[in-house]
Amino acid sequence: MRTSKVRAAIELLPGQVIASFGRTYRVELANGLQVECATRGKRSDVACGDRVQIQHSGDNSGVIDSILPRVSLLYRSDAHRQKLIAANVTQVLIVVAPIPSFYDDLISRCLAACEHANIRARILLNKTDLAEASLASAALDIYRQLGYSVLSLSAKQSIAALQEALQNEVSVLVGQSGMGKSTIVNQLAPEARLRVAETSLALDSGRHTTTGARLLHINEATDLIDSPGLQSFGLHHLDQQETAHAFVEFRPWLGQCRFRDCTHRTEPGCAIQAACLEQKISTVRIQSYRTLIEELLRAKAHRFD
Ligand SMILES: Nc1nc2c(ncn2[C@@H]2O[C@H](COP(=O)(O)OP(=O)(O)OP(=O)(O)O)[C@@H](O)[C@H]2O)c(=O)[nH]1
Ligand SMILES: [Mg+2]
Ligand SMILES: [Zn+2]
Repeated sequence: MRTSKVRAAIELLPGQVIASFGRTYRVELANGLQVECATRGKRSDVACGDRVQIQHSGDNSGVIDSILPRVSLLYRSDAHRQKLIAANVTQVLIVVAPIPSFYDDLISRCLAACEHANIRARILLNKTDLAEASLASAALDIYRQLGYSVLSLSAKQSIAALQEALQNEVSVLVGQSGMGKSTIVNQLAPEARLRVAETSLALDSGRHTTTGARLLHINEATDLIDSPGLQSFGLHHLDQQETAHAFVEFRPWLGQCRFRDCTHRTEPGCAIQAACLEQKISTVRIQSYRTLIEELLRAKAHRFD
């Protein structure tokens, strides 16, 4: 008797990645079932929020077969690889707090990544119950002047200020460790019961309590993603021109420098440096821009070593 060589067509099920831990993902199917999935081979380009097709093995496990087209992708990158943060988000909330103190450089890098990915970015100042909050809020004026909206709240007291901003959006919370991202998500979706740092982080720089990204459904039209604390934010996927363009206040001056390939650092006849001297561009921002360009140039020099 001849054995049939025709394999039954593999049935693929659509779902959404609602958690990513290293190379393991939790996928939620249309019927609400949650399946722990691996990827094929060494594939690691799946992000929390991705719409995927999975091959379900019957028990609670499966394999991600393909990723459906994305509306957006937020990621960072070093010289060698991309590090995905979240997919299909409509806005990014950069969470900062008075304590631990925040780094302007990290804010500018997050903002630049959002500009490049075409995702709206907002800044969220948490822990306004702390005495240092007014100083922290004043330090955020640079970003208000650039047109970014800054929301303020104390997750320990009330998250009411955030509810309207989140409604009908898929948002991801990003930022340094210890800023209170998971605390905010727990207030909005108590059933999430995310692990938060147990003791207050007085002068600590954070403890990296969250290790993977998690997506929570706040209501039918509103999703929120918690992500692990960031220590660095490489932007090697942006070239020199794209980096300058990602700094929104540079745009009016781009194309007006003496040299077409001006890196806006030490070249004569540079419109960006002139704007900086006239205090139309803040030093904090130009410093971040320059560090990024230097990182790019260093990586390029290494490639030609
Ligand atoms: N005073 C005060 N403390 C807060 C507030 N929100 C969060 N915290 C505290 O800040 C610490 C860090 O909170 P987490 O929610 O774990 O911070 P995270 O940003 O998720 O940190 P990672 O997961 O490491 O990135 C905890 O001790 C929280 O209790 C707030 O509004 N006010
Ligand atoms: Mg956390
Ligand atoms: Zn220039």
